Amino acid sequence: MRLSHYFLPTLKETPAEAQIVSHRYMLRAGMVRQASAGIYSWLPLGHRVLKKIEQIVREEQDAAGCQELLMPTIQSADLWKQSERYDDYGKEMLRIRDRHDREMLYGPTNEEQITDIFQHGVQSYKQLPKLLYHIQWKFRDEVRPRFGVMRGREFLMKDSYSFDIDYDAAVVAYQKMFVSYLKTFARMGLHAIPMEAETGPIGGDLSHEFIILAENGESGVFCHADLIEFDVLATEIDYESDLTPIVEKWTSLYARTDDKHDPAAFEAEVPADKRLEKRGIEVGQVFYFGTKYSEKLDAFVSTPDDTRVPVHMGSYGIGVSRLVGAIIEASHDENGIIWPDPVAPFAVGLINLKAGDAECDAACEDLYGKLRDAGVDVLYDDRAERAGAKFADMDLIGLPWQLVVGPRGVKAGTVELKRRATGDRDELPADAALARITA
Ligand code: 5CA
Repeated sequence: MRLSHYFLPTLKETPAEAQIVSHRYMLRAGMVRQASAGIYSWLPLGHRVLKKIEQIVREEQDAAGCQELLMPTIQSADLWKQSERYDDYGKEMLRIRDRHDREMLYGPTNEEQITDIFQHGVQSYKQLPKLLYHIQWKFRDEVRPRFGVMRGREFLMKDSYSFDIDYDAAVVAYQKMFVSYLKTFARMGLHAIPMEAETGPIGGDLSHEFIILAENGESGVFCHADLIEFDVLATEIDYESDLTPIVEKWTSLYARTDDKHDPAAFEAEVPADKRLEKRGIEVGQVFYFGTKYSEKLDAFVSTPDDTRVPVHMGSYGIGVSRLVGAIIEASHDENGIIWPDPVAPFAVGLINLKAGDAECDAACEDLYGKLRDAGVDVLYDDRAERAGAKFADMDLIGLPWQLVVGPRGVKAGTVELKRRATGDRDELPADAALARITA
């Protein structure tokens, strides 16, 4: 992509309404634009990151045996009356009437709808287990939408739902999602820690929140410091095997948010030098809630001895749009964003220091073509701007590699390659730079 053609409305000034760094950088880097309170348009750069995150989530859900479908954003109120959540959800739910005066709503979550889909398709224990998910926009009329996409009113969520014959089978599904969450977040360069959680309006009696530590997090968190050292990517995961040892390893040490924190237990269980008291961002939550919805919405299956029992369910959410902000909170410096490679909107920013100079243009065109031929996403800054402005924009948007081409280097047959995360720079021949980027 040529920057001269790209829609990238960067801002030099910090927008006054942005209180935290991720919100500031998302606005300054031209990733999003607020449409109304807590509702955002995703501009091309932000949209690329959102799609990258969504794709990692999708791949890990698929790997864990979850099947993707897509439910609508607008739901009928009928099912919500049946589950008795229509009134419980209160003002957070956006209620709509259609032209026939039917009560509709913009879905804040999908337990009712998926249970209805399930019960029309599955009658027998032989068809279990089932794990289904979708990635869809939600609406919650939050009292205090804030921090940009971190607490929006409209936001993109991945939500999965499990259906099992009994508690033991439901725990297997819960464990699959638990482990796949650890892996999903790790692939984005995040270290998410599962913490015991309250179940809130979703209900149920077993739940974990996945929290990443960040100064601007909304939750206070208390945990054992050793949890920071655990590395899930080091383990090969077979989702058909017994995942209990992995789940036990991650849940054996104290880790709770302020809702569940018990100071006496914290002191008793965690040695003083291992007590971490920090702030964190909830990027996902998993729930087991048994037969709460299946009983009310008639999701029963026949058993081998021909009785009918309600299925045991769980639901599992990931804040896909929140993750864009959360990753920035976890990875930035005073100059801008530092994207982890797997979610970067482009892998390389190619900077032409003297656009219009025949030799620099030719060298850049050559590199641009070679990078694209190698399948590397590259943003080519071919604008006739000052070098300083180009460097500042490139640092702000945080692409992992910067490839700088200037008249001096072109004469010497070299380019400069900078790694955004470390600031390390090297002067090297163009081919060697390409080899390093594609390694
Ligand atoms: N039905 C369940 C699981 S599928 C559910 O709704 N869970 S939740 O309420 O915990 O939401 C799942 C994830 O969505 C949260 O962990 C959080 O990362 C994200 N999320 C929730 N509310 C918002 C919001 N207002 N803005 C952005 N992301 C949000």
